[in-house]
Amino acid sequence: MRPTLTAFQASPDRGRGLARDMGVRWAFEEVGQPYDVRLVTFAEMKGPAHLALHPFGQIPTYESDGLSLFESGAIVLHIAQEHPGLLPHASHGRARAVTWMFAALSTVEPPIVERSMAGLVERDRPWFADRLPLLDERIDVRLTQLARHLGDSAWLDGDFSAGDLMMVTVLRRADPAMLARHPTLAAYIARAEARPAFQRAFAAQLAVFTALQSGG
Ligand code: GTB
Repeated sequence: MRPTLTAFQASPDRGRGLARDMGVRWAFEEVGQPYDVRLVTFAEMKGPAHLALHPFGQIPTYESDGLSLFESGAIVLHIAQEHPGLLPHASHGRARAVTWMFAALSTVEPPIVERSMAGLVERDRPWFADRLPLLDERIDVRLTQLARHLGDSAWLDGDFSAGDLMMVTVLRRADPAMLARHPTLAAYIARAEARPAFQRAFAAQLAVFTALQSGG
């Protein structure tokens, strides 16, 4: 049975692959698992059918074989546990890869999302100009630390893993100008984006936006 993923019918990212279905699509592609996508409108996301799958009325969700999941990190972890390719076999390596998934979502992502939310909802507030450099600084601290860890390595811990997939998914939401100041990380992201699985996932979500634009 093919799993079903939900994604925005009209993603506010306009096909840039920044919404959270992107990481799940990428994980499916990495492990070679075909999947179906059910596109949902904002109104549908807040309706009872979707709320039964996702208590917070968001995308993405995952359904397969009677199991329904929400939270992109949990979904990627489930895919990685069900299929070879995204987690090392050895238990220590596997635990470290999962650690990087958590690091991406709970240590690196929060300042990135806070900065982008501030740009959306606080731009007209009197404190915004003072707060912005503080938010940027918090991101930069994490980027500096991550770049130092990565050093000359291709991936965070040995071979490419779900940890890298999650980390790159998170980093792609950061301001490109800020990332450019960290060439190690810019190269890391480019290396991940060059993976055929990433390219297929990106093309699939872009096709949704393109079809919407052409009235399809
Ligand atoms: N922690 C959850 C997860 O990882 O799955 C967060 C899920 C989430 O934030 N989903 C968002 C959503 O459904 C879409 S991806 N929002 C609707 C709502 O809450 O009502 C977040 C997102 C949105 C837009 C952009 N963008 O335009 O660049 C990027 C990311």
